[in-house]
Amino acid sequence: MKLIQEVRAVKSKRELANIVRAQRISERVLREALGKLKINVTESAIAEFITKRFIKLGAPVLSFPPIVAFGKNTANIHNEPNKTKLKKGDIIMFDIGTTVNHYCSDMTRTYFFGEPNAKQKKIYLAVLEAQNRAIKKIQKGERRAKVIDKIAREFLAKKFKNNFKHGLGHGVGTVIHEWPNLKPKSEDILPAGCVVTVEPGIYLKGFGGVRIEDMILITKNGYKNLTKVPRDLQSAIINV
Ligand SMILES: [Mn+2]
Repeated sequence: MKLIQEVRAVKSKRELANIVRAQRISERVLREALGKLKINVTESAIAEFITKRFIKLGAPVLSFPPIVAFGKNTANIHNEPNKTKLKKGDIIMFDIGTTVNHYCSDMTRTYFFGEPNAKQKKIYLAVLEAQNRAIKKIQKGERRAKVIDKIAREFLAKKFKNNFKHGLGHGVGTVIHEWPNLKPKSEDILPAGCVVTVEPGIYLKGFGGVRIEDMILITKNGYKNLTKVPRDLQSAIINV
Protein backbone atom coordinates (compact mmCIF):
# COMPACT_ATOMS: atom_id res chain seq x y z
CA MET A 1 0.00 0.00 0.00
CA LYS A 2 1.22 3.46 -0.86
CA LEU A 3 1.66 6.00 1.87
CA ILE A 4 -0.48 9.11 1.62
CA GLN A 5 2.66 11.23 1.09
CA GLU A 6 3.50 9.21 -2.02
CA VAL A 7 -0.01 9.60 -3.40
CA ARG A 8 0.09 13.35 -2.74
CA ALA A 9 3.46 13.68 -4.44
CA VAL A 10 2.01 12.80 -7.84
CA LYS A 11 0.39 15.94 -9.22
CA SER A 12 -2.70 16.13 -11.40
CA LYS A 13 -2.75 18.52 -14.37
CA ARG A 14 -4.65 21.01 -12.33
CA GLU A 15 -2.26 20.83 -9.38
CA LEU A 16 0.68 21.21 -11.72
CA ALA A 17 -0.93 24.23 -13.40
CA ASN A 18 -1.18 25.94 -10.00
CA ILE A 19 2.49 25.28 -9.23
CA VAL A 20 3.51 26.61 -12.64
CA ARG A 21 1.34 29.72 -12.23
CA ALA A 22 2.90 30.38 -8.84
CA GLN A 23 6.33 29.96 -10.39
CA ARG A 24 5.62 32.36 -13.28
CA ILE A 25 4.49 35.02 -10.83
CA SER A 26 7.70 34.45 -8.84
CA GLU A 27 9.76 34.85 -11.99
CA ARG A 28 8.10 38.15 -12.77
CA VAL A 29 8.69 39.36 -9.20
CA LEU A 30 12.33 38.28 -9.37
CA ARG A 31 12.81 40.27 -12.60
CA GLU A 32 11.24 43.31 -10.98
CA ALA A 33 13.39 42.92 -7.85
CA LEU A 34 16.54 42.82 -10.00
CA GLY A 35 15.50 46.22 -11.34
CA LYS A 36 15.44 47.60 -7.79
CA LEU A 37 19.03 46.67 -6.99
CA LYS A 38 21.31 49.66 -6.50
CA ILE A 39 24.25 50.60 -4.30
CA ASN A 40 23.21 50.88 -0.62
CA VAL A 41 19.73 49.39 -0.99
CA THR A 42 19.06 47.04 1.96
CA GLU A 43 18.12 43.37 1.96
CA SER A 44 14.96 44.18 3.89
CA ALA A 45 13.90 46.87 1.39
CA ILE A 46 14.20 44.36 -1.46
CA ALA A 47 12.40 41.66 0.57
CA GLU A 48 9.55 44.09 1.34
CA PHE A 49 9.33 45.01 -2.34
CA ILE A 50 9.07 41.32 -3.25
CA THR A 51 6.30 40.71 -0.71
CA LYS A 52 4.37 43.76 -1.94
CA ARG A 53 4.60 42.70 -5.57
CA PHE A 54 3.30 39.19 -4.78
CA ILE A 55 0.32 40.80 -3.07
CA LYS A 56 -0.24 43.19 -5.98
CA LEU A 57 -0.05 40.35 -8.51
CA GLY A 58 -2.77 38.39 -6.71
CA ALA A 59 -0.58 35.79 -5.00
CA PRO A 60 -0.40 37.17 -1.46
CA VAL A 61 0.19 33.90 0.38
CA LEU A 62 3.90 33.27 0.02
CA SER A 63 5.45 29.80 0.19
CA PHE A 64 7.82 31.24 2.83
CA PRO A 65 9.17 34.70 3.68
CA PRO A 66 11.51 35.84 0.88
CA ILE A 67 15.21 35.19 1.43
CA VAL A 68 17.31 38.09 0.20
CA ALA A 69 21.02 38.08 1.05
CA PHE A 70 23.90 40.34 0.08
CA GLY A 71 27.64 39.76 0.36
CA LYS A 72 28.80 37.55 3.24
CA ASN A 73 25.18 36.96 4.24
CA THR A 74 24.81 34.67 1.22
CA ALA A 75 26.76 32.11 3.28
CA ASN A 76 23.66 31.84 5.54
CA ILE A 77 21.40 29.20 4.04
CA HIS A 78 18.25 30.92 5.34
CA ASN A 79 19.33 34.53 5.69
CA GLU A 80 16.76 36.77 7.33
CA PRO A 81 16.74 40.01 5.32
CA ASN A 82 18.19 42.84 7.42
CA LYS A 83 19.68 46.30 7.05
CA THR A 84 22.77 45.05 5.20
CA LYS A 85 23.43 47.35 2.27
CA LEU A 86 24.33 46.26 -1.23
CA LYS A 87 27.90 46.95 -2.36
CA LYS A 88 29.67 46.55 -5.68
CA GLY A 89 31.25 43.08 -5.85
CA ASP A 90 28.60 41.46 -3.65
CA ILE A 91 27.03 38.11 -4.28
CA ILE A 92 23.22 38.42 -4.14
CA MET A 93 20.93 35.51 -3.32
CA PHE A 94 17.16 35.34 -3.76
CA ASP A 95 15.14 32.35 -2.59
CA ILE A 96 11.47 33.10 -3.21
CA GLY A 97 8.16 31.45 -3.85
CA THR A 98 4.47 32.01 -3.62
CA THR A 99 1.27 29.98 -3.77
CA VAL A 100 -1.64 29.75 -6.20
CA ASN A 101 -4.68 27.93 -4.84
CA HIS A 102 -2.45 26.62 -2.01
CA TYR A 103 0.18 25.19 -4.38
CA CYS A 104 3.71 26.41 -3.75
CA SER A 105 6.58 27.45 -5.95
CA ASP A 106 10.24 27.56 -4.93
CA MET A 107 13.22 29.11 -6.73
CA THR A 108 16.70 30.32 -5.85
CA ARG A 109 18.90 32.47 -8.01
CA THR A 110 22.33 33.90 -7.22
CA TYR A 111 23.70 37.03 -8.89
CA PHE A 112 26.86 39.12 -8.86
CA PHE A 113 26.63 42.85 -8.43
CA GLY A 114 29.38 43.70 -10.90
CA GLU A 115 31.93 41.38 -12.49
CA PRO A 116 32.54 38.42 -10.15
CA ASN A 117 36.06 37.68 -8.91
CA ALA A 118 37.78 34.37 -9.65
CA LYS A 119 36.61 32.65 -6.47
CA GLN A 120 33.00 33.79 -6.87
CA LYS A 121 33.01 32.54 -10.45
CA LYS A 122 34.53 29.22 -9.44
CA ILE A 123 31.82 28.61 -6.83
CA TYR A 124 29.04 29.60 -9.21
CA LEU A 125 30.24 27.38 -12.03
CA ALA A 126 30.71 24.43 -9.68
CA VAL A 127 27.22 24.74 -8.22
CA LEU A 128 25.75 25.08 -11.70
CA GLU A 129 27.65 22.00 -12.87
CA ALA A 130 26.48 20.03 -9.82
CA GLN A 131 22.90 20.99 -10.61
CA ASN A 132 23.29 20.06 -14.27
CA ARG A 133 24.80 16.69 -13.36
CA ALA A 134 21.93 15.88 -11.02
CA ILE A 135 19.35 16.90 -13.63
CA LYS A 136 21.14 14.86 -16.29
CA LYS A 137 20.99 11.84 -14.00
CA ILE A 138 17.22 12.33 -13.72
CA GLN A 139 17.01 12.71 -17.50
CA LYS A 140 18.75 9.34 -17.88
CA GLY A 141 16.11 7.69 -15.69
CA GLU A 142 17.64 7.64 -12.22
CA ARG A 143 14.84 7.82 -9.65
CA ARG A 144 16.63 6.97 -6.38
CA ALA A 145 16.74 10.24 -4.44
CA LYS A 146 20.00 9.47 -2.65
CA VAL A 147 21.79 8.60 -5.88
CA ILE A 148 20.73 11.90 -7.46
CA ASP A 149 21.87 13.75 -4.33
CA LYS A 150 25.18 11.89 -4.41
CA ILE A 151 26.02 12.97 -7.96
CA ALA A 152 25.86 16.64 -6.98
CA ARG A 153 27.39 16.14 -3.54
CA GLU A 154 30.45 14.20 -4.69
CA PHE A 155 31.15 16.68 -7.45
CA LEU A 156 31.05 19.61 -5.01
CA ALA A 157 33.02 17.78 -2.32
CA LYS A 158 36.00 17.48 -4.63
CA LYS A 159 36.25 21.26 -4.83
CA PHE A 160 34.62 22.57 -1.64
CA LYS A 161 34.81 19.75 0.92
CA ASN A 162 31.65 19.53 3.02
CA ASN A 163 30.32 23.03 2.33
CA PHE A 164 27.18 21.77 0.60
CA LYS A 165 25.27 21.80 3.86
CA HIS A 166 21.75 20.63 3.01
CA GLY A 167 19.88 18.10 0.95
CA LEU A 168 19.85 18.46 -2.83
CA GLY A 169 16.11 18.99 -2.95
CA HIS A 170 12.59 18.22 -1.80
CA GLY A 171 9.11 17.67 -3.11
CA VAL A 172 6.87 20.71 -3.62
CA GLY A 173 3.09 20.80 -3.35
CA THR A 174 0.64 22.33 -0.92
CA VAL A 175 3.55 22.28 1.52
CA ILE A 176 6.87 23.83 0.54
CA HIS A 177 8.90 20.87 1.78
CA GLU A 178 7.09 17.63 1.14
CA TRP A 179 7.96 14.05 0.24
CA PRO A 180 10.22 12.97 -1.48
CA ASN A 181 13.50 14.08 0.08
CA LEU A 182 16.68 14.25 -1.97
CA LYS A 183 19.42 13.79 0.59
CA PRO A 184 22.20 11.28 1.38
CA LYS A 185 20.26 8.84 3.54
CA SER A 186 16.92 9.07 1.75
CA GLU A 187 15.30 5.83 0.64
CA ASP A 188 12.77 7.74 -1.48
CA ILE A 189 12.16 6.86 -5.12
CA LEU A 190 10.84 9.73 -7.24
CA PRO A 191 7.53 8.81 -8.88
CA ALA A 192 6.55 10.18 -12.30
CA GLY A 193 4.34 13.21 -11.79
CA CYS A 194 6.06 14.54 -8.69
CA VAL A 195 7.62 17.99 -8.53
CA VAL A 196 10.97 18.31 -6.79
CA THR A 197 13.58 21.00 -6.38
CA VAL A 198 17.20 20.53 -7.39
CA GLU A 199 19.14 23.08 -5.35
CA PRO A 200 22.82 22.50 -4.70
CA GLY A 201 24.67 25.22 -2.83
CA ILE A 202 28.08 26.08 -1.45
CA TYR A 203 28.41 28.29 1.63
CA LEU A 204 31.74 29.69 2.77
CA LYS A 205 31.50 31.49 6.08
CA GLY A 206 32.93 35.01 5.94
CA PHE A 207 32.94 34.92 2.15
CA GLY A 208 29.52 34.10 0.79
CA GLY A 209 27.57 31.39 -0.92
CA VAL A 210 25.86 30.31 -4.09
CA ARG A 211 22.66 28.31 -4.43
CA ILE A 212 20.80 27.63 -7.66
CA GLU A 213 17.36 26.06 -7.35
CA ASP A 214 15.00 24.89 -10.06
CA MET A 215 11.70 23.02 -9.78
CA ILE A 216 11.62 19.88 -11.88
CA LEU A 217 8.62 17.79 -12.90
CA ILE A 218 9.57 14.12 -12.94
CA THR A 219 8.13 12.49 -16.05
CA LYS A 220 7.94 8.88 -17.14
CA ASN A 221 11.02 9.10 -19.30
CA GLY A 222 12.81 12.18 -18.06
CA TYR A 223 11.88 15.51 -16.58
CA LYS A 224 10.54 18.95 -17.36
CA ASN A 225 12.19 22.00 -15.85
CA LEU A 226 9.42 24.27 -14.54
CA THR A 227 11.82 27.17 -13.87
CA LYS A 228 12.37 29.55 -16.77
CA VAL A 229 14.95 31.98 -15.36
CA PRO A 230 18.37 31.56 -17.04
CA ARG A 231 21.16 30.35 -14.80
CA ASP A 232 24.28 30.54 -16.97
CA LEU A 233 27.11 32.63 -15.48
CA GLN A 234 26.65 35.53 -17.90
CA SER A 235 22.98 35.86 -16.91
CA ALA A 236 24.04 35.97 -13.25
CA ILE A 237 26.19 39.08 -13.70
CA ILE A 238 24.52 42.43 -13.11
CA ASN A 239 26.28 45.37 -14.70
CA VAL A 240 26.93 48.09 -12.15
MN1 LIG B 1 13.73 24.76 -1.80
